[in-house]
Amino acid sequence: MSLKLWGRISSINVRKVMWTAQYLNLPIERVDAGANFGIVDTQEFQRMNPNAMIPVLQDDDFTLWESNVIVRYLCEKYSFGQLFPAQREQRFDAERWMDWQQSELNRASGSPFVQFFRTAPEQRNQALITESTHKMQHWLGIVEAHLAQQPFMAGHTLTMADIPILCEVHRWWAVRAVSGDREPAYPAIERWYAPLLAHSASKGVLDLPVR
Ligand SMILES: N[C@@H](CCC(=O)N[C@@H](CS)C(=O)NCC(=O)O)C(=O)O
Repeated sequence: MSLKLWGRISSINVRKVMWTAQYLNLPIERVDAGANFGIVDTQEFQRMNPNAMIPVLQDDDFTLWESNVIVRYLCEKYSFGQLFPAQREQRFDAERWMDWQQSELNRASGSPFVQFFRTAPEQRNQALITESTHKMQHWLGIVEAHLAQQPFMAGHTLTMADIPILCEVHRWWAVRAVSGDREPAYPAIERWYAPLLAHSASKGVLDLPVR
């Protein structure tokens, strides 16, 4: 097995994959790419991912892009029946939350993140921040209600469904810290989040500042 991941660790999508690999104790080599590291604009890289985006996984001679699919792949290959549910309904329950993270949560959280962390204060679009923050409050309200009913996103144990949402919450907490958005509180999310953040899989991944 030779796992190589292309992508800078500041990317939420790279963090998802690294958290998964570290949780599973998989030896993985990460190569900085994207943003100031470049590489994504080269023909060589675009032969692996024509979108010129990170992350890209190479597992021997198999190449894969799309972060949540990479997480699914690692979980199916190395954690079948645990992080990757063996039972069909639980598996698709997990798949559903992963797709939802990409299509709803990430779309709402991306703009405020870019506004606060990658945009000069005088250039920030307050209307966009306000609108996206309201959307995030709505989506996180759904996660909060869900986690008040059960310990993890797709049942009673940790599955692949938790990982993208964990990384999303990690980034959003950083946005909240700078935006001053204190309400509402999310006690069920906090109860779920704290041990995952403290897990050794977060080392060098979620213990790094959001930037
Ligand atoms: N849907 C893709 C999105 C990938 C994506 O947006 N990657 C960003 C970083 S988070 C990127 O490559 N940005 C360009 C760069 O870093 O140079 C995935 O989940 O993998």
